[in-house]
Amino acid sequence: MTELPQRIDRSLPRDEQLRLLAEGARLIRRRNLRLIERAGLGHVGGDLSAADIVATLYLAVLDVDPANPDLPGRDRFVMSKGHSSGVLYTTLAACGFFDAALLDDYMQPLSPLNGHPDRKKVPGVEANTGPLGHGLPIAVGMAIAARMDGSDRRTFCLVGDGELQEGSNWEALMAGGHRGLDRLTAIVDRNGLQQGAPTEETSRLEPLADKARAFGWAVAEVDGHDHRALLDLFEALPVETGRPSFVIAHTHKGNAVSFMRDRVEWHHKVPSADEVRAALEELV
Ligand SMILES: Cc1ncc(C[n+]2csc(CCOP(=O)(O)OP(=O)(O)O)c2C)c(N)n1
Ligand SMILES: [Mg+2]
Repeated sequence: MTELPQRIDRSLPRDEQLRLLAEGARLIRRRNLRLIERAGLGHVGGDLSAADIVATLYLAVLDVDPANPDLPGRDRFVMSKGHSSGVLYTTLAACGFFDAALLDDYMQPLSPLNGHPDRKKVPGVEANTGPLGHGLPIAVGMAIAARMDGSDRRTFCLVGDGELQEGSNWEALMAGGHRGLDRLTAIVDRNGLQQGAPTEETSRLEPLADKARAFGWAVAEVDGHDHRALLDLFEALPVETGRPSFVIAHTHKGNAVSFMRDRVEWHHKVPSADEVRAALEELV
């Protein structure tokens, strides 16, 4: 059984927190690869692209209690790019939302750990996603609900860049901007690749920051693999009072494994046993 990290004690000195975060993200990547190898299925490229963002949020930022996953005042995280369930489950297990032994059943028949996350089956999963374009509209609804409740809970939503081709995202951006939901943060996993091709060759997103601003969102750009930059940014939210935050996280699909990084075929190619061994040798 591969080791998993724990949530980080935020009273530790910052450099120690960052050391634990780097180590935690590394362990999550390793366990994530094992998960995919065992299942013989998965989306390794998108998992590795998002791993630093998801690890930073769950290990150090989100106000959640894994022992009480339904507390009304908890922060919400919506994994809109639901095909990256592997990194979500690995991270939720690391936090203690469920027994890590369950990871061995990833995508097996009757396992609660479906390829696409199901909030009724997995503690800690906040929304059913997978069909692209659903998470951000749900997150906008969650942020509106928080405001109606008079709660200061925050809502985060991780969206794929290819996923932004779904028109529902632009309705959600319009609604979020209109309502000035400044407890809501959309994070775009801007790895430049979707399934089979670069985003800019398929349906151009740029100038993405200008588009988000035009919809009333305050924009920040960050290196999506730099834990210090991610932590600084998440702690300083909202980017602007009175507007929802739109974080463009510059990432690399397949990050941290040299032969997968920025290679479009690793969107959902499953590594062989030899490839997993080679990848794990790099993740030391
Ligand atoms: C509505 C819908 N259409 C197609 C798919 C199949 N699909 C799964 S992932 C993916 C590409 C997503 O690319 P991106 O959002 O950039 O994700 P990432 O690069 O982070 O993996 C596609 C087309 C889907 N899940 N949902
Ligand atoms: Mg992408």
